[in-house]
Amino acid sequence: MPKTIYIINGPNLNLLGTREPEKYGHASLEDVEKLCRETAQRHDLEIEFRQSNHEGTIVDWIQEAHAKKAVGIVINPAGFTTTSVAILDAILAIAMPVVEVHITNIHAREEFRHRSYISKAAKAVICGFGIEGYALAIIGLAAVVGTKKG
Ligand code: CA2
Repeated sequence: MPKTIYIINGPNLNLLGTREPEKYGHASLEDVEKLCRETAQRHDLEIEFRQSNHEGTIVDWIQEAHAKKAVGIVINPAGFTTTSVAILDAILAIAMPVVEVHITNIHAREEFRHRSYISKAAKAVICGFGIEGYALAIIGLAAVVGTKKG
């Protein structure tokens, strides 16, 4: 049975590559999905790649990942990072490694971006590597669940 990880993207990340390229780069969310699929395949993992602008939908997907026996989650909570107790509680309710990813270095940006609710439940946090952070998160999860190659 192949092991599956969920890759969950929060609000406005559907706009990736179309605005503010100086901050977020030129890659689109489709490019991120391709990178994630290639990285996961190399490490014998399947992925469910999702994006939503709605907090409740993200909570539903975290519960779905648990119900479907996924082995981990990579999440870029975007604008919900600093506000969402609901996403924090959803992660706390499941026993699964969650890696929080941010494209930018949130600690080098405005003060209000520094405090993440999600970090309180995350196994690891990666920020500032651009979209490569997603690949690093998948490799990290592969190491944790024992499928990492090389
Ligand atoms: O650096 C990240 O990945 C962020 O999670 C991105 C969020 C921001 O609120 C966080 O502080 C850091 C913003 C996502 C919005 O994405 C856009 C991408 C391109 C153009 C417009 C929005």
